[in-house]
Amino acid sequence: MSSDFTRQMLEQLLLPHFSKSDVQERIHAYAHPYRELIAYYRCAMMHVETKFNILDEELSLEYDRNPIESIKTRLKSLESIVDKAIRKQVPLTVESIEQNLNDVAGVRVICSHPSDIYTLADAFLKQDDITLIEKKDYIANPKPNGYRSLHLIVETPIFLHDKKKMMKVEVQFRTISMDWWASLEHKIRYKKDVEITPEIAQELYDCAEMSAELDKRMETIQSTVSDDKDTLKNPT
Ligand code: 0O2
Repeated sequence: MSSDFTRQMLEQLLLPHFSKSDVQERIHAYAHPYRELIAYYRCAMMHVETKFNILDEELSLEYDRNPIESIKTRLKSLESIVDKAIRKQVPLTVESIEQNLNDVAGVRVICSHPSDIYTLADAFLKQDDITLIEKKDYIANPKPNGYRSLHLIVETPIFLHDKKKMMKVEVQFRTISMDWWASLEHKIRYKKDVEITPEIAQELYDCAEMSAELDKRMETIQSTVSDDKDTLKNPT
């Protein structure tokens, strides 16, 4: 359901009752609070992304390597927002979306090694404009299907021309191999014509275990070849 499609539907419903300009005005007024909310989420997402770029820059100067491989950002589509609100049985108002959906704005930080994830998460959470709302450590406690990632829901202020507004952002931390696995699993799960048989589920689980083992071995190589100065430690 694209916003163009929603607009066309509304137009068709309203046109028999109102003039064209009246309809356009009503649609604009109806969509404005939603567009405003998405713009606020975009600002919060950019704010959080910048924080990680700064941490990467600083830590790379100190330790001579970049702990962050890449950063991906995404805003949930209108279709996914509607799906999630229906699934959670919450009203589809702007207020309710803000209150009940934690992942409209998402930042995914892809790290080189598992220990980099905890170093970055700690440094991020120590910042005084970041408030932790919820933490799910699927690295320490992987999901039964093998999914690994560290999830934080945080609240952070955005400064608008006339007010300060607190916004929620979901941050997912993964290593390259955790991200590779999750992307493939996500693609398979959402393929309408593919059934995840017990054999495929088992194969996916085995791959997740292998990728966790690979992460461990790569991290051991990294710490073996680095002297103390180059090993990332949790900043105190
Ligand atoms: P998308 O398109 O990535 O946004 P909650 O938000 O707390 O109400 P939930 O599902 O309990 O809902 O939260 P959780 O467990 O923290 O997972 C949220 C997101 O983590 C998912 O978002 C996925 O991005 C990712 N995720 C969680 N479990 C899995 C998994 O088993 N496989 C993969 N590939 N990703 C997972 P969305 O909304 O599902 O999708």
